[in-house]
Amino acid sequence: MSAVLKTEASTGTSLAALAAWVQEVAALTQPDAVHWCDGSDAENRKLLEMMQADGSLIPLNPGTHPGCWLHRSHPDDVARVEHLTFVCTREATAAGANNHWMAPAEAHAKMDALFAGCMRGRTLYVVPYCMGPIDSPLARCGVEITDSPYVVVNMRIMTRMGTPALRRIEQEGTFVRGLHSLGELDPERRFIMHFPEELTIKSYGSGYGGNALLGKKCHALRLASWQAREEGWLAEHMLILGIENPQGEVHYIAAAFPSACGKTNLAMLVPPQAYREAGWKVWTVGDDICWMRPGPDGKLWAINPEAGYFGVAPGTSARSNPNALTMIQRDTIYTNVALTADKQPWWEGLDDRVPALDWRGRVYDPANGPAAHPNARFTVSARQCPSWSPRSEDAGGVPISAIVFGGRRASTIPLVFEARDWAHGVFVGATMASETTAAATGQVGLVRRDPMAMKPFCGYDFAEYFAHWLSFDTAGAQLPKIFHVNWFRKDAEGNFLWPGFGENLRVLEWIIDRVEGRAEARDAGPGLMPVEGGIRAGEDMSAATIERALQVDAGDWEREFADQTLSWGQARKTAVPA
Ligand code: OXD
Ligand code: MN
Repeated sequence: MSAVLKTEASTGTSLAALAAWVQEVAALTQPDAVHWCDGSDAENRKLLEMMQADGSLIPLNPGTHPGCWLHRSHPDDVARVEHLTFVCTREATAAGANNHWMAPAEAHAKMDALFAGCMRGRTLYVVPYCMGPIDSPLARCGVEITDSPYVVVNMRIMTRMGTPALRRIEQEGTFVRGLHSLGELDPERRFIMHFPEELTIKSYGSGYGGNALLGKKCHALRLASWQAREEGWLAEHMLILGIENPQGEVHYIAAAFPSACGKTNLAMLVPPQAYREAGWKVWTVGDDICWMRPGPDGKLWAINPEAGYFGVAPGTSARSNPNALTMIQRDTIYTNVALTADKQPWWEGLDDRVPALDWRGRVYDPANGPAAHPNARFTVSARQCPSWSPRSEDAGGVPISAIVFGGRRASTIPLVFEARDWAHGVFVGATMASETTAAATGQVGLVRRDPMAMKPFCGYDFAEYFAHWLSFDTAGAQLPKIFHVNWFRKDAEGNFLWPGFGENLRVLEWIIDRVEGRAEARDAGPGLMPVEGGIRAGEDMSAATIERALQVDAGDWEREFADQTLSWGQARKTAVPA
């Protein structure tokens, strides 16, 4: 590596604090070479060539997927590890019952022992990055030190990485410090530690996106949520999409769903044919993270801090997300997908071809389980999305008209309801629940409370977090209306009651009509609900389907309400440190 990329131990920056930190880390980790990343095409090409040569990237069919690569993870390193993720604050109560906690001194000692000498024989990459448009006052910067070239090429897609970010960091003088090593990829020697009071992250033993691309979950959610509370803004696990009606008005909606519950699909929604013909359009600003801040007009203004998508491949198809399929046809890094005989990426739900190799590179045999890992991913630049919104680059962000919470719930929760006011909306977000998915290790399909889809990502005590949300309701605030949706409800036979995907625009239209004061609502158990005919039916969507998906059963709802109270009581009793 040192032969192909320039190496500079301490001369890569004019910022003394950064140079000193890099030197200190190099002294601890003992790399063979240090490389300051500039983010250029030439640098990226060299890294890709190097990984092709050592087999960590496999080129895909250049005829069908130009510029695309496959990376296969270690089979024990395929998802986020919530049980190994810690928030290390001076006081345990600051991390809250919702986080695993360790005292900072103990955590540093544990991690530094792991990092000692861990980069021998490897190159240490210094990766300066900016979360958000480079000229945005809402954006924040960080530097990740890593020994994984896979992390470098992914960070280049997911963030504004390289020289412009370094220049901003040098001007500002502050940055989040993220230290990452693959270590031995041993689950017994794997920890993801956050030190919000020091704006520091230490991650060891995993190359998986959410554990290793430190700009994403570690910085843009766990540390940023902490910074946001201190500075009066919100860092949320939300997509951002713009909906343009035939009159050319665009409403921006931020929506929180737990991991692998369809945020990417919703963010890139293709309107049903009748809507398209009438002139409706959808603009994608972000699919995973949203930073929002009150503007001088009292509205919440939002940016997507990311520059790319790290999306779940299985289930992505021409029906569920045609925009994503187009987007990932070129210049995409695939992780843990299967391969067809002619080296095209393949996953369950894509189409009915039979793959040749599974995600581990074995000859495909259904007896070994799914061909693609259920949490297989694609990493791709946001700009490749056909519905990419140029407003993603607006330094001031976009104004948010509505906030939507949602989970994966087979029963009880109706298609949509509106919170009665901001405080009720915060309650609705705080009590939301969803079935667990393959995005994190652990059992799949268990209903768990996942407040605002932030259970794995809130960097401080949830009680404080809810209080922070409530604090936005001040005189003069023009807050978005808050809604809850459930696309995943099933009937007694296990069939989905709602077709989802593009049809979700019918629900978003009702939401916009509520924001504009154009739609009536009736007060029902969960909140305000559409009156009959309130959600537009059509040739392919019967009024009966809509009504079924909207039904609320009083008994179910009472049980849900009781469970919300119980879940919180138990969480606090068992998890608050003595
Ligand atoms: C993600 C996740 O990767 O939430 O976005 O796990
Ligand atoms: Mn996510």
